[in-house]
Amino acid sequence: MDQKKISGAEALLFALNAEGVDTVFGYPGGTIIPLYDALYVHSDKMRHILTRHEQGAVHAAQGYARASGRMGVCIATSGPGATNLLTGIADAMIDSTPIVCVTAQVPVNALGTDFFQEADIISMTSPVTKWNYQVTRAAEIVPAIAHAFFIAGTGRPGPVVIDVTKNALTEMLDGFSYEKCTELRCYNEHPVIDTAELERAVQLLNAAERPFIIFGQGVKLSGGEKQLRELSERGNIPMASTVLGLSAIPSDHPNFVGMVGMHGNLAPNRLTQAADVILAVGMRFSDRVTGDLKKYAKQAKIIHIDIDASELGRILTPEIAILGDAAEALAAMKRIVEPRDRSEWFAEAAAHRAFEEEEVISKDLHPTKERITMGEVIDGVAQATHGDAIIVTDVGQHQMEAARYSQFRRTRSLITSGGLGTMGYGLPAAIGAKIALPNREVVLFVGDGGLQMTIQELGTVLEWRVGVKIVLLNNSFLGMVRQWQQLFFERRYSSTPMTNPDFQKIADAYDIPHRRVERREELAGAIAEMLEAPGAYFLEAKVDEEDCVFPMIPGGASLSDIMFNG
Ligand SMILES: Cc1ncc(C[n+]2csc(CCOP(=O)(O)OP(=O)(O)O)c2C)c(N)n1
Ligand SMILES: [Mg+2]
Repeated sequence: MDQKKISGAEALLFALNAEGVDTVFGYPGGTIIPLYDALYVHSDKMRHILTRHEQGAVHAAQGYARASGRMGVCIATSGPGATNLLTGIADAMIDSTPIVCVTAQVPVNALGTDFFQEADIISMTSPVTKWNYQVTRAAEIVPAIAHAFFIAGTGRPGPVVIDVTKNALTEMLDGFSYEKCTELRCYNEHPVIDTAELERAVQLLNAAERPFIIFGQGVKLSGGEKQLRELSERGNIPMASTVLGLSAIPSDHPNFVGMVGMHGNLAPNRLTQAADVILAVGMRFSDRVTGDLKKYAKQAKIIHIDIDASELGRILTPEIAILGDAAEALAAMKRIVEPRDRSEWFAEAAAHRAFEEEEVISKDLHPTKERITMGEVIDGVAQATHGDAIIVTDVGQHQMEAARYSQFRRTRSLITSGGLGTMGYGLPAAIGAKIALPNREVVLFVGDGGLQMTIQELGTVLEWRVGVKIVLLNNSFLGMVRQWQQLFFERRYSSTPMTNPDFQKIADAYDIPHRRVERREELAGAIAEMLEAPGAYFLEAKVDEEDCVFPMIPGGASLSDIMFNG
């Protein structure tokens, strides 16, 4: 133990250091000043990235975590600072993103008095955190941080909130020592896999004529990408991804047939409805994936692997449920899976692919009309980056198009708000990703609506010279809502057209090189210019205002009812 007297705030900082944290995102305020003072005094130990809004800080922490696999950390003051984190915390919960959020709280003896900037953040975040805890004494800070990192980062990852009263930050401690938390009663972060069930699962796969693998983000979170690939290759089994699973397998892998779900590819949705055995791994059967559950994969026996016991049997009852780490389960399965000739089954997938190519993809990527499509821009970036960039998106049409048309060669290369669908996520998440991995190209696709929800984070780009490439797909509409109005509300465009500012002037004000393209001939050159720029770049593409994302399975419809046009 280091015997020098230190404050609770210093202990908090040293504890973060002891967990390997060197960067935190945040925003100061009255209650949290002692922690900011410690950050000032110990600026050699911790880099603090000042965002322009606490929502920016939490999404940046999420982007940081998603890109790197390390813990994302953000800090905020009490009251409005803490409540501004709420959206990002809920987002991290539903998308299993490991973040630790430290909020300051009013002094312990003022709790419950409606003190200035008091908000009961523990109650507010209880349903959207994996764990939360209020610290009221300096001595509790270090063990609370140790617990926070263990809980947020293990098992199914998620957000943790540590709320620290101001007196705990200023109280003095006799010294500092740190012990990592490695186990907790009542929390089984690493369930032992039932090998008999696993063998039964492989027998089902081996006997299957038309087996199909659907994987989610759990494969990335467990580091099981290689195991998944080898299982699919050895067993000769086609595989598809959820939105959050994308990039775990290279897009051009011959066994990879695309993305499932509402705006997914045709082949995986059709294969879901034709498979005799489905292996679902590290995914949670979201409604965006299943459509009408009563008609979902009725013919198939389903094997579900997940590390979160509460996911098994929650949405549907699988034939075989396996609780455990995806990488471990896949590693064991691949050893006993038997190769079988499934060329007919793969041929079915190829036929669906060809149909989609003809009906949708060719129109998106090689349009004959005048206006640029979102697909063209996304495809242009994929070609120019050779699928090597980290793609970050906001939420809306551009998000689904980015998921459909980006090419991925490396894992953890798509960062997007899947479960909560949080507009405003993109820009700050891209900032966090670029700060975590400065040597990777990070390209953000964002809509004109979502950009304006966290546009102030251009200030963070400016201050830290964050080299993110921002691609604004500007359709002057809240496009995805407009699409639903067009298709299901007889084109009554209620509050979806938008009068936008001159985004070029905004980029200019933030000293970010910028360009607007409206004509197809300019697009490739503009993308090249963006990628050659040494730092940040703002590329605005004016795209067709009334394009829709297809294919589409309307909300609540069966996976068999796919729309190809409006
Ligand atoms: C915070 C938040 N508010 C509202 C929505 C509902 N919503 C989903 S997509 C969308 C439109 C997004 O418009 P834009 O950012 O321009 O992207 P586009 O769909 O045009 O590509 C809206 C309003 C949301 N997802 N998140
Ligand atoms: Mg838009």
